Amino acid sequence: MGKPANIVVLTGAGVSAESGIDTFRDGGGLWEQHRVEDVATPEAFERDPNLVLRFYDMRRAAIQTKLPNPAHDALARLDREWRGKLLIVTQNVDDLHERAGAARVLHMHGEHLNAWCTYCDGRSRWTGPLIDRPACPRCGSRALRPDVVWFGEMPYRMDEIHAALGEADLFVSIGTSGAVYPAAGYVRLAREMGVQTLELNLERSQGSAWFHETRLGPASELVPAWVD
Ligand code: BV8
Repeated sequence: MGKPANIVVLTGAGVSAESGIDTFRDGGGLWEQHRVEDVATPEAFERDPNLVLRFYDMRRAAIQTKLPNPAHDALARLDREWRGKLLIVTQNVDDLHERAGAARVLHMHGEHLNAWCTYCDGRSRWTGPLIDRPACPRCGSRALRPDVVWFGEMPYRMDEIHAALGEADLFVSIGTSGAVYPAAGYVRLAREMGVQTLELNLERSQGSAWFHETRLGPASELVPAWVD
């Protein structure tokens, strides 16, 4: 396809759905009868750290058994072809974009496979459980938490995202319900900056009205069709 110069792609849980990773909506946003919004918060961690650590240990283990799907593969191809002109901003905390071969991925909500030490503020690659309060690889203290942005916490690298949107010719949103801010507001920002906007999603989202074009269907079909 004849592509514009600079592309920003925003992905959400829908891009990993066909890899077998539950979206927030399909499970009804529930985990062990808890609303995700109630578990993915600093208050929940303060109130019941074991509940929150169990939630993330279970999901961290689960993603390590999943594989990228054709949507991740197509985006990795685009990343290789368009090195430096494509930025993949993902709301997802899995590593399927990277495992498909994408090199330039910005995890605005953090990553399951990182742990953040609340004592030394250091981040380390972490694939095991946190429930047993393991020692921080950097400082030895037992103060590791998931390196994931909870509700009410500031997403990562928003300046970089805004700058990339300002230089983009095309903004493509893939597999997101447009329910969570500030990510859900990026299509509006893009439009205000005169950027062409395209949505690829299984169903219409809360942001669909803002896109120049919306294509409905599974990401594993829509994304390769758009990329190739
Ligand atoms: C912030 C990491 C301040 C955790 C996530 C009251 C109190 C505090 C905050 C707020 C508040 N009210 C509003 C807010 C703001 C809040 C927010 O937006 N809340 C919502 C609920 C209203 N946002 C925040 O708190 C953010 N921080 O505001 O900080 C600030 C910020 C900026 C400037 C100044 C101050 C932090 C939000 C990040 C929270 N962490 N994830 C974890 O993963 O455990 S959010 C989490 O949920 C995901 O990362 C994702 O972002 C979101 C779910 O969204 P989606 O990815 O879209 O997934 P969803 O299931 O919803 O939709 C899937 C879509 O895929 C569907 O449309 C479906 O149709 C489609 N689909 C399904 N299958 C397929 C498919 N599409 C294609 N193919 C398929 N096969």
